[in-house]
Formats: sequence, structure tokens, C-alpha cells
Amino acid sequence: MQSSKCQNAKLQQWVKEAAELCRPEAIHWCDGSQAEYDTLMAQMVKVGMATPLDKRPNSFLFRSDPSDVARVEDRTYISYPHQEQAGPTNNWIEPDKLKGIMLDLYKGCMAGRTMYVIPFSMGPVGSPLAKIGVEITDSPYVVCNMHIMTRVGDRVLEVLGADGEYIPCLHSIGAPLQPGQADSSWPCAPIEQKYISHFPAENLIWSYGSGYGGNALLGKKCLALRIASAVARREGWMAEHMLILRLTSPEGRQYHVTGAFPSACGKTNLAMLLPTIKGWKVECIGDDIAWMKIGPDGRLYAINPEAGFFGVAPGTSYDSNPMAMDSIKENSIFTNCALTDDSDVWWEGMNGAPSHTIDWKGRDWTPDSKDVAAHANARFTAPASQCPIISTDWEKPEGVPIDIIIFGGRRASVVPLVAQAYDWDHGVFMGSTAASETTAANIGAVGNLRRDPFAMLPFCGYNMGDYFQHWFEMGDRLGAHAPKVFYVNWFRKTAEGKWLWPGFGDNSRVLKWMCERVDGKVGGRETPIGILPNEGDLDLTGLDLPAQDLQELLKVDAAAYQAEVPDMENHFAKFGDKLPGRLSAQLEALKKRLG
Ligand code: GTP
Ligand code: SPV
Ligand code: MN
Repeated sequence: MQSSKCQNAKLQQWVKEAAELCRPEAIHWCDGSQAEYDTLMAQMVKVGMATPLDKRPNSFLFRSDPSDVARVEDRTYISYPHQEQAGPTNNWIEPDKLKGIMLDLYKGCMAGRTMYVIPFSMGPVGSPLAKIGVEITDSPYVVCNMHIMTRVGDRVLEVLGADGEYIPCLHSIGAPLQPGQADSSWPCAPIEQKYISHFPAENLIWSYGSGYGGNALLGKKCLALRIASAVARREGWMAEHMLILRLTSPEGRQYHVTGAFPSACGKTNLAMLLPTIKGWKVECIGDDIAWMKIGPDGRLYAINPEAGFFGVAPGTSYDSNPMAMDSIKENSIFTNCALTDDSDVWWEGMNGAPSHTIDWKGRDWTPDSKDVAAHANARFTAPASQCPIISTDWEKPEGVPIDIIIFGGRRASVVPLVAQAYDWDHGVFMGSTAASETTAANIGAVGNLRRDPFAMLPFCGYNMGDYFQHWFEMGDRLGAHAPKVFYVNWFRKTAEGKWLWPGFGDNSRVLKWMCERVDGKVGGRETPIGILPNEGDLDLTGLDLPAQDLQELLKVDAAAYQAEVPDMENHFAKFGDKLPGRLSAQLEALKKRLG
């Protein structure tokens, strides 16, 4: 039960208690080695949980249970002693009560299974910005994914030492095995028994019942966003649902950009885009999470706490995102993708459909089938180091200095291609009112418009009213060093449902305008919602975009925005006296500008 490599008595004690509670058949301390990964994968292949892919070395396909295909926001809890601490946007159950419910579920929940202890680091091991977590799980699939998504192993135990701090993350799929009982290929608990729980006041994570993505890989959303956002507020930094990229101009000037778009709204794609404009270069630093702190020079520095990509598969192709396609050539895990007859993966939007595949439910599929071959939230897990344009500075302990912050969302109508905020307060207003159509990244309805402030609605580990205030306070501290803020929408559609903007690599045209705005080198026109490019300010060289489409993309429809004001008011009203006065002032100013 004990590990000879773990000098940390508190950790040893916690593992002992977890084992007494969950009653696993065996305990395995993960060392993060390739041999460990290979052994676990071989075991999963043997029992039919994983399928090796002939076309991609050291890569495997998994099919999850159809009930366990995405995050479960309805079953996700931010548990503080007082509900007000969790705020109006989070599910809340009082800690003692929630722990009582979950302790009952955890009792004997690992029977017949191995309990894995995964020491991991978010951020480079030993970096002053890194945080150590330890995940206890009964899922070997989780172990292999954590190997890719985080830094796992003995090195972490060494840094932890005898009395270092770690964030305990207890996870069980919630499917004990009775003696002789046959296992399923994706064991998990029914939806009403799933709990993704956070106790930010004590830096504790308890997850039960799901084996999928952010529900189960607890370093990601649970630690690096929900717990970290609460820690960040206390300590004066920021944990955000943001990509990080470096853009280099033909003159060699570097710009660092972070972007917060809701789940499945384009972060991975923007993070590694190949610019279609000549001479500009993008390097990827992170595709989902940014931790940002003010550096000694007063600027805002960002690091990517993750080590891999857990990216949306559908829509990813050599046309849309070649750098992602190259990142997943080998050493990758695929979940809920289709399996081709020549032992490769396929998904909608990859390229021409094969004449036959096995779909994500394990059934025969042909292009005539009425269902999709890959689940809309099918994902790949790949080491970030395999991205051909990963920045040489992506693991720099101090991070990169941010020039531009982008907010955005998926809006078929109303919201133009790009707008620049007038100032930091206006930028915070843009982030706080961000709205987007829901996607398959969460179990629930898809395509419903909802406010998703800062793309953090599912990930903010404390009262979002306080979170808004924290953004203002960071801006006050940054002063003249504050990044410039922009709002984008790549997802405008025509009346016929076609994309108005080509997106992907062509988004570099919008990035270029932003950089030139930062340098005061390009024009823009003041509108009620912010500064938009004049026709001619965007570099559209080589792009065949009909003039009326460009007009539509850059139009500010004041009446349509006016029609949204009541919803913004209702949204703000939810926060009561936690709503910063500076946001109410911004809303009043917008109303005035709209006339
Ligand atoms: P999470 O990992 O869930 O946080 O998502 P993400 O924000 O990283 O989203 P991602 O980049 O994976 O994109 C999600 C979907 O949007 C994919 O199907 C992409 O193909 C599609 N997409 C991304 N960028 C664009 C774009 O510029 N235009 C269009 N039309 N689709 C895009
Ligand atoms: C998201 O939903 O924003 C993701 C995928 O990045 S998951 O890790 O499942 O949360
Ligand atoms: Mn995400």
C-alpha cells in the first residue's frame, strides 16, 4: 500500500484512507514511465476496452458508454460552507451533506479493481508557477490520459518531498466488480450517481461516476480551472479557460495572445493556426488553459499548465487544422471516434467519408447511415510536444508576456467578426456578457444561446460576481501594461446556414488587425459596441470574400444589440450586490451609445 518513493506522510495517510474507503483489490503508485503506459494499454487491449490503431504507432481507440460522453455541468458542484461563496452560476450543496452522499457512494466502489495513485504536476515540474496534484483513480484509461495531459511520476514525488503541498483529487468510475462479474468495456455509474465536486475552501476534489474527459482527468478543469481560479483570486493571479499563442510579424515583432472561447468554440484551432497571410507565423503555447501572473516588469505573463491536448476531433482535418492532424499521428488516444476498415480513426469533417466504418457505438456505419460515425464530442489526447509549431518557449517557467486578450463565442447572428474594447473596463464588460450557442462538450441541449462569461461559466470555482471584480482589480494593477482586449465571432452564418467567414487559417487576418491596433498602425471605426475595422483595414489579400459578406461581418446592428440589453440586465441582476458597479456603468454606457 505504501510507496517507498513517497516521503510525504500526509499523502501516504490519504492513500491509506482512500483504500480503506474504496476497498480496491490492489494499489499501484504511478511512476509515469513508458513501461507503465504500455502495460496498462496492453491490459486494456486484452479486455477489449482499447483498440490499437495500425495506422498510428502507439495509438489507441476507446468507445465510451453512450451515457458518458462529455462533461456533466448539471452534476458539477462548487461546495463552500455558504452558497453565496459559490454564487448564482454554480450548483451548490453544503460540504458536509455532499461529502455524506459521496462517502456512501465511495464505500467499496473500487472492489475488484486496482486503485492507481497518480502524482502529477500542472506546469513544468518544479516551476515556481506549477501546482502539484495527486489523483487517485480506478480507471487505467484515466492514468494513460493523465500521462499525456500532465507531468506524472516520481519526479513529482521528489519535488513534493516530505512536507510539500498537493491537491488531493479522488476519482472513481463508480462501478465496483463483484467476484466473477464480467466487466463492461466502459464501466461508469448512472447519471444520477455522478458527482463532480469541488471544495475550494480546502483545495479538494472528489469525482464519482464518470470516466470521461473533464469529469475524470482531474488536473484539467477541476484543478487547473475550478480550484486554481479560487486560489488565483486569493493570491492575485488568474486561472483562465484560454489558449495561448505567439504571433510573429514579417518584421520579426512578437505578440502573445490569449483567447477565451467556450468549450468547442475554437481555442485548439486558433492556438495552432497556419496563417494565410504572408510572412506571419504562429507558435502554439497552449490550447485550453492559461495561468497568468503579473511579472516583475508589471506585464501579464501566461503559462500553459497542461502537457497535452484533449481536443475536439470532429471538424479537424488537414484543411482546417493541419498542425493538430500532425500532432495526432502517433502516441495518441482517441475516444468515441469511428474506426476505419484499415485500422485508423475517422470523424465527420476529417476528409472524404470512408465507405464503411465502425461507429463510436461499435456498429457498422456507411455514409448512408442516419447517425454520425463519431460522437460530436469525440476527442483526441496527444502530447503538446508533438505539435510541429509548439513554441520552443512553451515550457518557460516564467511564461510569455501577453499583449492581446480575445473573448468570443459561437453566434450565428448579431455579433460581428471582431471588435476592440475601448479600454480594460469595456473589455471586462465584453467578457462578462459573452454569449455562445451551447455545444456537445457538455451533456445537454446543443445550440442554445447562453451567457458564458469569460468562457468560465462551467469552470469558475467561486462567486462569479467576485470573479468579475477580480478582473477589474487585475486591470488596475496592470495599468498601462494591461493587454488590449478584443471580441471575435468566427461563427456567423448566412440565412441558408453557410459560414459567412472562412475561419481557421484565415482568422490570422483578424489577428493581424489586432496586432496593428496594438501598435497604432491601422484604422478602425468607433461603434456603440467597440472599435471595428473599416473595410480596407483587414488584410484580405488572396481571399475570395464577396463584398456583401464582408459588410455583413463588419456590420453593427444597433437594434439587434438593443434587443439583447434586457437579457444582459437579467444576467447582471443574478449577481445582486456582488455585481461590480463598474459593470453596471458599462451597461449604462452601452445603452447610451446604442441610442
Ligand atoms: P474545448 O476543448 O472544448 O475547450 O474546445 P475549443 O475551444 O478548443 O474548440 P476547438 O478549437 O476544438 O473547436 C471546436 C469546433 O469548432 C471544431 O469542430 C472546429 O472544427 C470548429 N472550429 C474551430 N475554429 C473554427 C473557425 O474558425 N470556423 C469554423 N467554422 N469552425 C471552427
Ligand atoms: C471543455 O469542455 O472545455 C474541454 C473538454 O476542454 S473537457 O476536458 O472534457 O472539459
Ligand atoms: Mn476547454
